[in-house]
Amino acid sequence: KNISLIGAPTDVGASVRGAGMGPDALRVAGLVEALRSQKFEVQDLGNLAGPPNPWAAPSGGLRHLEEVTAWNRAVFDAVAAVLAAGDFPLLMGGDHSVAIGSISAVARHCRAERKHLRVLWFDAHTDVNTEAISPSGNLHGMPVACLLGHGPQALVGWSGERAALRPEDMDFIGIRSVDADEKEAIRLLGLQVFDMRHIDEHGIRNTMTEALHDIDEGTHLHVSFDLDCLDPMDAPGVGTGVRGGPTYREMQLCMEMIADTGRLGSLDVVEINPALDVRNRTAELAVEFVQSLFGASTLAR
Ligand code: DIR
Ligand code: MN
Ligand code: MN
Ligand code: MN
Repeated sequence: KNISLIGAPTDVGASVRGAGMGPDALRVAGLVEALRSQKFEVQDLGNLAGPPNPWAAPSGGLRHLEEVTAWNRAVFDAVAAVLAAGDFPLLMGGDHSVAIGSISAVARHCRAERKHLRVLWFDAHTDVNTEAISPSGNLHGMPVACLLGHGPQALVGWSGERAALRPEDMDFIGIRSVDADEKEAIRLLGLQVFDMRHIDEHGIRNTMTEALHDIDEGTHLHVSFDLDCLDPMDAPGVGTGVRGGPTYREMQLCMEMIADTGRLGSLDVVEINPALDVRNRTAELAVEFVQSLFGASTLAR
């Protein structure tokens, strides 16, 4: 399969400026060359266009709804086109709100192809806020709600169904920051959240075995990778770092176990903030994780 890179250089959904530079940070870190060295055909489709960040206050519980919608239209169309061509879409964010367009396009594709979509959400946060409960109004804290059919009208239903995903189609890994009303939402929706306590008690290996247990030949696995999932000691280049995340080694094992399933079908790499990074370390780390997701390992050739 050929890999198509799509850049979504925006921070309109975030609380901190800078994630719009994520796609170029990944390019500078050598993402294209790294994947080519693994013998993949890679094309960089360049950056999508969209509105600038107005840096406005929330209105109706939402910040920059119009701009986030415009960016996601572009993301949806680009990801849909790559899938229609039979290629692998690798979306380079951008803040995590771009996962709305990306996963909506993937969900529509999976329905047409009769594949079972499973999403692994790597994040310090659950991103399941809505305009009614979000303490910030920032849409990067709401993509999961939108994909489950509960966000603002403008961002819901893009896959062709009200909900692109059912709660049982998702697992969350690395969670350690959940807003007060998000806790209730997680409980009501019945979301499978492997928080840091679960990882502390069961270890990464058992956690991933649980998260991957129902994957088979009919599964399309989508990974939505917010780099703030990692411990900020390893990945300082993020806007909303939270201490106490998985280490570099633990995350490598996650990536390798996903690669072993052979079912990875699409990927978002989001929330890298070069303005806060140290010598592009976080983008370089992301490149290593992507290599592992695509099957790189220490001993196998
Ligand atoms: C917070 C932050 N839960 C919010 N979310 C972040 O504003 O909704 N998600 N940073 O990645
Ligand atoms: Mn996120
Ligand atoms: Mn996050
Ligand atoms: Mn599950």
